[in-house]
Amino acid sequence: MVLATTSEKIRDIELPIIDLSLERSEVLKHIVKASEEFGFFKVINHNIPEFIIKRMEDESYSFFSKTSLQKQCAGPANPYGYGCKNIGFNGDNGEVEYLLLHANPLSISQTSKTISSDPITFSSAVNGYVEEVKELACEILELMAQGLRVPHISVFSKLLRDLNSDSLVRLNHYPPLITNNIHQLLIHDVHEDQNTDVSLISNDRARIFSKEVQNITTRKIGFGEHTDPQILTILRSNDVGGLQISPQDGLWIPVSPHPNTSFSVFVGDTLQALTNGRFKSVRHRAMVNSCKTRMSMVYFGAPAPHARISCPSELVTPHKSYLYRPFTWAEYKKATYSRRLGDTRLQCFRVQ
Ligand code: GA4
Repeated sequence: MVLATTSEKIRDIELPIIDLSLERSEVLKHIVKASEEFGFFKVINHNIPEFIIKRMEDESYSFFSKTSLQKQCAGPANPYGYGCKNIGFNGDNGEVEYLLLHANPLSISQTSKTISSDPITFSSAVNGYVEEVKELACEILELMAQGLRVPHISVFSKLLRDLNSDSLVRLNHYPPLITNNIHQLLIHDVHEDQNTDVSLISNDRARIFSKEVQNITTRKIGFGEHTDPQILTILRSNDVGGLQISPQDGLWIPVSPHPNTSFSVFVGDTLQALTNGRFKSVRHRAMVNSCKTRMSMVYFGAPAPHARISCPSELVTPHKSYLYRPFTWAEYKKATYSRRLGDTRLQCFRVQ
């Protein structure tokens, strides 16, 4: 079991929420500030139809509610499909089960055959969802380029629009650590029914046990800390908390799951390189909730394998020369996948 260390600080800091329906100049300003400060923000009024989100959520819940044996038939997640606890290929694990899919429609319909008994319905839900979140990601990337005063506003978004884009979709399911019933029983026995003889456990021991369970459950990691290697990540979760971001070492900020109409946006490593380090890829992780199931649907917007990653010359100044050498996404992905989840990788591409 992976637990968070007890020495770290968890602080409730208000994270930026950007209303995309505001005046464009306002939106540009907020997006640039949030990407520089946190590498993270939420967006509201994004225009993604609720039924598209709901259809995708229903398909996800229906998949994860299958028996373990049925789910295994859609695995392993190598390269795409169902995975449980194992993350990547280098020994990382967490309290999570997931479906990893390529965002390409052909690949989705291929993988859907092992995922669902109704692959056409499943793949049209995923394709519909991908189309919308990809469009949202492109719109945000265009706002970013404009906010950074790069003349070609499609300089980042065109990488995602490329037909060979290597974007992914990940559906994460974090089952609760203890069922609601056990939790209620423990809390009830210890706090409210002090006089009840709790079978063989004395009240004192039950209290210690309950405290310990609470302690462990609040520190239990579902998906360990990491930055996303891609350009931009768009995440939607249900109303259960657990996501945390770390804008600086040792400090963790919980991301509230509300308002539930929002999407969370993460700057990835590749966007950090594309902005010459102005935007920061944000470290984040997901904790397991003690009694509720958390579900998230994540789109990772990535370039095509042979796309060349190099920042626009407008972001290079006499005071800030090129921070990273040019590289291809295939090169960066290879370096990423050969490392551990929590490793920092971008510095290997820094100009000395
Ligand atoms: C993190 C972001 C995405 O979930 C992911 C992950 C990938 C995987 O699960 O296979 C990686 C991880 C992620 C970065 C380091 C490597 C690769 C697991 C891991 C240990 C799908 C991705 O693209 O990179």
